[in-house]
Amino acid sequence: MDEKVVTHIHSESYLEQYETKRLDHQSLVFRTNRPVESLNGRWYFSVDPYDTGLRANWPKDSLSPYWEKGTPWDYGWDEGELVPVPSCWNTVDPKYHYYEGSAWYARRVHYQPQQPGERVFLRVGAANYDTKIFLNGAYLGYHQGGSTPFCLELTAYLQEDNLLQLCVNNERFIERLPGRNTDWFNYGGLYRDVELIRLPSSFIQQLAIYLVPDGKFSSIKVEVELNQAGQAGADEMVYLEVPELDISVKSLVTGGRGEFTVQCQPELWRPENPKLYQCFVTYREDTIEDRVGFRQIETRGTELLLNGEPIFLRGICVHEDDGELGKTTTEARIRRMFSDAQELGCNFVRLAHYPHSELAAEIADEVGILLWEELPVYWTIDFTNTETYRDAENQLLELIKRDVNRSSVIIWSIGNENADTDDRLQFMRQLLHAAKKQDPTRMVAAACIVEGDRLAHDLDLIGINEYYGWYNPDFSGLTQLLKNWQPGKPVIVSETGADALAGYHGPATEMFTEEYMARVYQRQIAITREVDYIAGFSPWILYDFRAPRRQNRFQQGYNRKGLIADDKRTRKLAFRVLQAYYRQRQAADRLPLAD
Ligand code: GCB
Repeated sequence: MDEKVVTHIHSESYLEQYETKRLDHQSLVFRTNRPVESLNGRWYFSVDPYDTGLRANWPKDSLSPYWEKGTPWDYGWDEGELVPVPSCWNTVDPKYHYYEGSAWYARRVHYQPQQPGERVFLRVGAANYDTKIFLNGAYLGYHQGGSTPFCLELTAYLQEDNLLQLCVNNERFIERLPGRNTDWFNYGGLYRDVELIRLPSSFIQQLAIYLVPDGKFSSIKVEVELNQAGQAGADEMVYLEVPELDISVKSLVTGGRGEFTVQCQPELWRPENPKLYQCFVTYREDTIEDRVGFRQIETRGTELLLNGEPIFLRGICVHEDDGELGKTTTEARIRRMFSDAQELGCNFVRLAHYPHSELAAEIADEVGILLWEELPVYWTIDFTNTETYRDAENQLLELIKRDVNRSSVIIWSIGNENADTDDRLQFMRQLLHAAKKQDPTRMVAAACIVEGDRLAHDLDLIGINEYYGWYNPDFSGLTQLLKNWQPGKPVIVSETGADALAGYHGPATEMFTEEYMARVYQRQIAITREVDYIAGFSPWILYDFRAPRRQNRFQQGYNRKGLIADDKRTRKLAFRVLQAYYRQRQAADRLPLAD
């Protein structure tokens, strides 16, 4: 047999060659509002459950046409079927519904330089879970993490006609984030936008613009990181313009990184008045335009303060899950989700359990919804594994860099319902410090399952997931728990709820009826509203969502705790219960405080 064939079928260390050239938060290029060339559209697609493509180097083999191949071939880049990108393979065709493994995406990319010295970056909005990138047969890099964006510079490798191939793998492994076991569907594929970004030779790599959180509301800060091509470290001028605030200033940046502060009196961003300012930051030929809101979020004792005023978070949790598109989403769907949340009376949404599309925070900025954004450190993951930690910290930094200018985002959540072990505590503390170091302006939280979780001491704000009335039928436990707890900081009920099949009615004592669910909401509200350290309520969940571990007669592959069914239209009885509570709270919050 041909030597090449024998080698690859016998080797189990084939992945090693692809573990170099890792793409991480440092290779991320600031993207908001930059002109891009979309690579969305139809791509050739082939599943590869045995990883033959990585073992036998299919991309290299793809370079010669089939009539020139001297030996039999197992793959042709344009011999698979055409699928849309972005999409999840699970929803593209029923035959891929439960597929977990590797799959290849391929397409031609035509390239014509437009400016002398231009640099070109490939950006993938997200691909679940790991992606290996090949251009013209050559392996160029890989990324881990299923919900954050990544960039790869292609400048040195682009020709006029190119073959781009991406191998995406969504297998569940204990060392990944999340690990093997979750309560949502493991969608796979290139499920967010794929695009090319053309930039001048020197450009702005990262940018943060925010209100200085000193309680004075009278200055904004700009932080920039420059990519300086050949002149790394040179002194450079960076310009900021905010026309509506009459700001037009410049500042000298040395060593590629810099920050400067400008005095001003912006109108503050808040849900009732989501004021955004058009900001322009320029460095040489590169100008970034971003719409930024200015607000301050902090805690004082057990209170949560927005712009110095106490605020109660009237919230709801959401997954990124759609019957037709899976984890892929659209602007219209996100707008509809926020409008359903606002109809419910919400000023806050918990984007569970992983980073959602970046469009969500952009739209939340505009419509005035506060956000909790979360890392998929969910249930059991390998807290002892340093590679898992590295992956978690990288996802955190990618998320922060992506959404740093979104005033709607007030909380970085570093995890959900992890058992309180020593290894986990150490892992989470490290993650928390990384979040604080990267972004000292926001709060760090986690959704805990017990009030005695040791991590609670380190968090700015404690999320508590409690299912009294559902997994834990006896409500007296909730009353006890809340009475005996002195958290000393704000607590959010980050989850509570009950399943009900929309349209299934019966006595309020019968599980899975709408009446049972409504009753759980009534009792939850009655108990938690009396507790002064509870600064927010965000039940589980706005819409029913796919969950393969739920297979009883009512569930049929869905978690039915949605206040709205999976058709995203049918409201269950509990929707009105929560809506009535939020309306009362909103009215009460508008009343002036007595002297
Ligand atoms: C939880 C989890 C969430 C589940 C939910 C449930 O505590 O955080 O991911 O979907 O409970 O429905 O059991």
